[in-house]
Amino acid sequence: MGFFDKLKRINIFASFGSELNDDFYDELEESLILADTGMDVTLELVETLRRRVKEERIKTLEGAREAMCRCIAEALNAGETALDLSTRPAVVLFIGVNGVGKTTTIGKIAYQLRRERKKVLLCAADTFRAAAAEQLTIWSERAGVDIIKQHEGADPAAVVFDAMSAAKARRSDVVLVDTAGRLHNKQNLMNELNKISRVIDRELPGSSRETLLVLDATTGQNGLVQAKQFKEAAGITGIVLTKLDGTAKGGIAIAIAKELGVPVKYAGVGEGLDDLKPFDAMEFAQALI
Ligand SMILES: Nc1nc2c(ncn2[C@@H]2O[C@H](COP(=O)(O)OP(=O)(O)OP(=O)(O)O)[C@@H](O)[C@H]2O)c(=O)[nH]1
Ligand SMILES: [Mg+2]
Repeated sequence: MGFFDKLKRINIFASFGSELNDDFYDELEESLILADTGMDVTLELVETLRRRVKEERIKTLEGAREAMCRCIAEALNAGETALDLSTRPAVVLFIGVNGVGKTTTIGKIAYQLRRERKKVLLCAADTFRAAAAEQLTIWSERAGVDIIKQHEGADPAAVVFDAMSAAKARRSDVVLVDTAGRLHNKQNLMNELNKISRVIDRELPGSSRETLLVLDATTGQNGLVQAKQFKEAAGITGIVLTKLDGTAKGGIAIAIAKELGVPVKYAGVGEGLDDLKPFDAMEFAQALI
């Protein structure tokens, strides 16, 4: 079973007649838009496909499907998908609105990194929501990694400070920082992210740093709006797209990569430890259509 088997497919390549005519392209366009690929990106993709079909003298539906996979994979290619963990420690900050899957994703990534024999430290900088630190503690136990936390209501930047000190003292390889869910238009919360960033800059100057925006794929085009605002306010180095299991809105991955120029680095397809994978554009394209 493939990793993206739970993703809902765009079925047109299986269901359409055999001819690559205007009806085919119209229907393809419609399917891509329904999958939340967005109007502009869809039109561009279908245009590219038409050109390729002509240039490469493609005659069959299967040939067109294969060409479409390449078009999608190219559109998804918005930069390096692997995390930059080149310094010790390296820091990865997880941000995003409420309930998108930040804490769960941290648990899954911690587990994977530990299996790669990396020394991982979790930082519970979501001090806002009741029981957020407890939830992260449960994930730290599942993944078998350490955690730094403080009491509820503590200053998130202070927890980050503690975690940076601990990471230096314990010679951790990677620190994964959980943050409170926030709305992109709430200025004080966005300022708090900047404060956290400044603490990391000060305590670990020169360290590799990733800021991953976690997005719930089921929110479709709305996720794109969030991403644009987070990108402006906080600067992001990658996207984690969660809840791709069972959603019919997988096209959002293409829209994000294309319109934001930020690579999707991980995909989540469930609630378990193993339900997260580094994002592979071609594999995703194959699963989507
Ligand atoms: N189906 C599915 N559920 C997921 C996935 N990732 C996370 N979830 C679920 O989404 C819910 C919210 O996940 P959290 O990790 O708590 O989200 P969060 O962003 O940390 O939420 P806040 O801390 O409240 O902002 C939980 O019920 C998770 O089990 C996924 O890839 N697929
Ligand atoms: Mg959380």
